[in-house]
Amino acid sequence: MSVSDPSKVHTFCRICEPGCGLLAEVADGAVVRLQPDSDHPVHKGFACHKGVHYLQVHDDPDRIDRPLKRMNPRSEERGVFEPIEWDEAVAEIAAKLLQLRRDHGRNSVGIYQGNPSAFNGAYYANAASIARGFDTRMRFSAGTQDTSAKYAASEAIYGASMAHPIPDLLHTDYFLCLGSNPAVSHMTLIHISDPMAKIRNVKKRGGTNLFVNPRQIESAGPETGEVLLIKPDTDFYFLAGIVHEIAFGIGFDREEVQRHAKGIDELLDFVAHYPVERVAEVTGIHAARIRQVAAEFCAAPSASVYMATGVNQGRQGALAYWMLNMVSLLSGNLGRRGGNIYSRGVADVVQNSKRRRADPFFTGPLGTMRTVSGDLPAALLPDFIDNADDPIRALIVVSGNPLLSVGGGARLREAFGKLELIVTIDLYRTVTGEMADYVLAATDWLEREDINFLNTMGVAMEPYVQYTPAVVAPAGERRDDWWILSRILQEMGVATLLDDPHPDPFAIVDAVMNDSGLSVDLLKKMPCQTAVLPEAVPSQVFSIAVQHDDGLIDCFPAVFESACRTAADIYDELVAEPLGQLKLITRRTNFMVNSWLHNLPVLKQGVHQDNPLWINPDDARRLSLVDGDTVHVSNRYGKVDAVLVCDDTLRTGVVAMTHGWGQGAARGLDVARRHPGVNANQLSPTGAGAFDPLSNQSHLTGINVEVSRDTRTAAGGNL
Ligand SMILES: Nc1nc2c(c(=O)[nH]1)N[C@H]1C(S)=C(S)[C@@H](COP(=O)(O)OP(=O)(O)OC[C@H]3O[C@@H](n4cnc5c(=O)[nH]c(N)nc54)[C@H](O)[C@@H]3O)O[C@H]1N2
Ligand SMILES: Nc1nc2c(c(=O)[nH]1)N[C@H]1C(S)=C(S)[C@@H](COP(=O)(O)OP(=O)(O)OC[C@H]3O[C@@H](n4cnc5c(=O)[nH]c(N)nc54)[C@H](O)[C@@H]3O)O[C@H]1N2
Ligand code: SF4
Ligand SMILES: [Mo]
Repeated sequence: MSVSDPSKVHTFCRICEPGCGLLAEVADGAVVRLQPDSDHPVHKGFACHKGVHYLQVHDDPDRIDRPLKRMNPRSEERGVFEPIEWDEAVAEIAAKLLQLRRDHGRNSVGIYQGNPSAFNGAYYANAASIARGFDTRMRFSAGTQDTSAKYAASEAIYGASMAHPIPDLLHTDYFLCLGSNPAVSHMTLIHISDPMAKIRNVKKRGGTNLFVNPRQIESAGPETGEVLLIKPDTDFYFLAGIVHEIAFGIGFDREEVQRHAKGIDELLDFVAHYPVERVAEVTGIHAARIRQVAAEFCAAPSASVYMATGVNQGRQGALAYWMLNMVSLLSGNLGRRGGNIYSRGVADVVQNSKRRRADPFFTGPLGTMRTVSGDLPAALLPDFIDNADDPIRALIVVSGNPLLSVGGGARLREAFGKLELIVTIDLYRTVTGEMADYVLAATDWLEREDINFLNTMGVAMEPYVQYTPAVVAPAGERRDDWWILSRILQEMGVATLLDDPHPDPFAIVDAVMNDSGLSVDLLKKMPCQTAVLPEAVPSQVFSIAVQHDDGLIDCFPAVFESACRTAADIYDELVAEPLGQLKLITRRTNFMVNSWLHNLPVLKQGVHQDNPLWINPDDARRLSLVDGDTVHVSNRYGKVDAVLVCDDTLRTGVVAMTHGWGQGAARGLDVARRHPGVNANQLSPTGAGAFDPLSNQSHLTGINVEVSRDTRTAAGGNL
């Protein structure tokens, strides 16, 4: 395969974080095939079926090619949309935004930025200045459903929200993995190619992998390691128990820790409340087993620890991440080969996320609150819209689908109904788009130039930077996200990149790469347009990641104090819970990505045509339910009906659903609409109390639910 063959283009997938290298085959100006790129110096031919099937997104007849305008009132459920010209669309949107700002102030306009924006280099590099252009405090993103717990914790512990010591999976002897299922999701906030191969190698080297999860996940097994079945939403206590064990049982090198950190006594005073016997009561894991994990972790030549959305989305994700970092620090594994390391990547970008104020809280329209990486809690979106004093009146959604991805679906829908203007920028007219006044047609990643900018941000296992040209020209009138938002701003009279006769959306990326002697032009000349960067230097955790002025890791950040008190309350609440209380968790599958890819026929086959409620067979028996029953799943936030499927991979007391379904109202998505499933986030908390005030992270796992049979459609127990 030669780079000079014009019919073959080295590009990369932008669905999830590995960003796998792909080879696109082009004939007559059309992409005819996508396949794993075996020439890629890092991925070496690794990619999953979703990346390869992205061609079905690119070619999807339901894709929108031009801006659409809603012609009928939003009170009518069925939208009537007509194509309009870009100039007309942006002029009308800008006029409305200016009028709202003039009449009601700058916070009458809100922005929601969804997950795919992080994989769009040109947009991502300019997102901060675009957001500033809209001049509103009402900024929201998928981040508060995903990973803001980690941002808030790192900001407090290391002094920078993007300081994340990743597990050194290439060298570790012990890998403790909480709340992640790498076989399905390919990990997050660590960029790693083919994570399962790396995890299998730990075992092949004679090391150990241990998963902590309420479910026997696909990642576990004889080739990798076992699962410790934990009760949902209790990981913070589990990790605090391990810190307790290290601090008061196994012992640690205090002098060494003190060279790098402060607040050690306060940390020890705090974890003194969580001996393993107490932790066992809430986590459902025996004290002796927790003690054993701590001992094995400390005895291993090197040990690393990692957590992902399953922990972030609990009520105490930020505190859990704090404890995780303390496990690494006290056990001597932080900044050590095979332990948790900082991967600098292309430049010291961590400085850009340096904490500005020790106390991030301010008095906002709904009381005391903060932003995390610029974002308010998305769980409060309906409250901000309903806020009588200063409501959000217009919402711009870029590459997001908040109606399905944020908790309290029904309440959010009702709130969206009150907005005077909704604009979505998307590949499709989604359920959120169906409620919009304007749906603006975005390019997909085969249609735009890009750089895997996110991989350069300090969390890459094998750092590299790749450029891709647009593989083909955009179909119809599709435009890049950065261009669309800049055009709206331009029309509002705000200075943007578009003022330049030759706008370069990669200018910022070029400047950042300059640090490593690279540039976009240089990348273009390299094989696969890829530069492999030096591997991480473990000790850079201390020399680069720590951004506090005194250069010390803070083991007991003052900003955690109130959350520490809440931890004691949540402990009491969990211990007092009735036996048999069912807890809902999320189960991602390899046949969906959040709410998108639901329109791909290839992913809607067999059991993947619906999202059932999975339940442990013992719980099903206790509730007199059988496979195939239609059940009501309900709680104080909402109710959905789902088909019951018994699943002995679940811990007793745990039920699971896949989020991102519920596209029944999306008339723009023909395939997805025929396999609508239900929106699991109807059951997720919304409003005050639905998120962690320390991190703005939405509470999306371990949700209390009741399950009962729909007597009209029961399978009748004869299966
Ligand atoms: N219950 C529960 N809820 C969850 C989660 C969970 O585990 N459980 N996970 C959460 C997580 S981790 C996340 S990240 C959020 C995601 O939340 P969101 O980002 O709000 O939702 P997505 O479903 O990812 O929607 C992405 C949208 O972007 C569109 N899109 C794709 N590519 C592009 C592009 O290049 N340009 C534009 N303009 N649009 C594009 C897609 O068509 C889709 O409509 O959901 C969260 N919600
Ligand atoms: N196929 C596919 N791949 C994806 C996505 C997708 O939707 N589909 N989404 C992408 C996105 S946006 C993200 S952020 C990443 C997420 O990547 P991951 O965070 O690895 O996501 P999941 O595979 O959902 O793994 C979360 C795990 O947490 C477990 N869990 C739930 N509650 C708890 C709890 O309280 N404690 C513990 N210890 N575990 C718990 C669940 O059983 C599940 O196995 O995946 C990305 N990749
Ligand atoms: S693992 Fe993620 S980035 Fe890689 S091909 Fe699959 S979807 Fe794309
Ligand atoms: Mo995510």
